Amino acid sequence: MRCLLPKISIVALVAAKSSVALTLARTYSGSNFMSGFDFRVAADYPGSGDPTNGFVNYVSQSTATSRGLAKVVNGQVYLGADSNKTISTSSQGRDSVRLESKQSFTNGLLIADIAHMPGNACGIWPAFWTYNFDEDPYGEIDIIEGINNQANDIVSLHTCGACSFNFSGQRGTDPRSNCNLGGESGGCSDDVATNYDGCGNTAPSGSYGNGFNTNGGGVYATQVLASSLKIWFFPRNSIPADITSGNPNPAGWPAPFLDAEKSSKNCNVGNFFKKQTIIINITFCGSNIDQDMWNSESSCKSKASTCKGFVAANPSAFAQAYWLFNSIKVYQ
Ligand SMILES: *[C@@H]1O[C@H](CO)[C@@H](O)[C@H](O)[C@H]1NC(C)=O
Ligand SMILES: *[C@@H]1O[C@H](CO)[C@@H](O)[C@H](O)[C@H]1NC(C)=O
Ligand SMILES: CC(=O)N[C@H]1CO[C@H](CO)[C@@H](O)[C@@H]1O
Repeated sequence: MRCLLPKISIVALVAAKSSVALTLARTYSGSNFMSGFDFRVAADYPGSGDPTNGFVNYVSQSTATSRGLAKVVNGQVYLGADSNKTISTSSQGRDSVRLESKQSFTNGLLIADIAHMPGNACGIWPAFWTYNFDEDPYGEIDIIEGINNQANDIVSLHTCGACSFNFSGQRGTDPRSNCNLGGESGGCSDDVATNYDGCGNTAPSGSYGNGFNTNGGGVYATQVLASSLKIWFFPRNSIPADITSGNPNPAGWPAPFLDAEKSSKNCNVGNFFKKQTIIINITFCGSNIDQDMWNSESSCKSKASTCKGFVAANPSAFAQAYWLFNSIKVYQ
């Protein structure tokens, strides 16, 4: 018995040290990336084939693989939409992929090293986001999202229940404070929800689409803790060395562009943003690019009278409609 004691104290010492540092819980990269995700297909969404009514045909992993829409190239994970086929506006839509991680995370640091994201194009709507499928309660973090020729990433948090932050004075350019899908007081079901914009902010330049790709991409880091939620964006040339070396320490990084710790008014962050599944999708048109939105963007409207018409007839506009991931890591 006694001779075990020194061993125990060494273990305790190591444990005390590693409670300061973060531990790598999961890595999605290279040839093991795909096995960490489920590919969702159009048939999973009875009705329109897409939860957001997009003009999209989500294909299975085997179809995506055989068509070259999901592959590993030189260690990088390519996930893309078709850019070769002219299709009918009465078809399901343009072939694309939607991946959902098999495991979710509660409290952790999600680091996505992305070499390329879908480039700007009329009709495109890509997203990299996380979501609690149990909705107990509803909690969604849209880390990367944009449409059409949007210049910068728009980050949004969605909850069902009072949750608001004051993001004014932080680094983003267009702060929104109320996360509650039900607006100030209403319910959150699809027929009564009013606040689809949610809360969030617009990220710095170089954070989305062509601008992001021109820089060789970069890293998005999202930290969710019991009482705080922070999102950083680092362009390729300013990624902290501790991220690159696999020992991330957010305490030493520059201020995040979204900081929901300093600004929380009435939000139990840990409860709203738990059990987050990682989702990667590329859709077209749909709820966010409806006819009014299409009409309001003259650079798109001048090309075709409807979003669907443009997406159906112009495959080559989507040559840049792909993600290229170096890795996605979860530290806890
Ligand atoms: C689709 O077109 C791209 C170029 O835009 C080409 O690299 C690729 O091989 C084509 N894929 C198929 C399946 O034809
Ligand atoms: C939000 O934060 C900004 C910057 O710190 C401050 O000027 C403003 O008064 C705050 N607004 C509210 C409603 O608290
Ligand atoms: C079609 C689809 O899956 N759309 C989702 C893509 O991501 C956004 C979040 O940014 C969701 O709101 C959509 O439901």
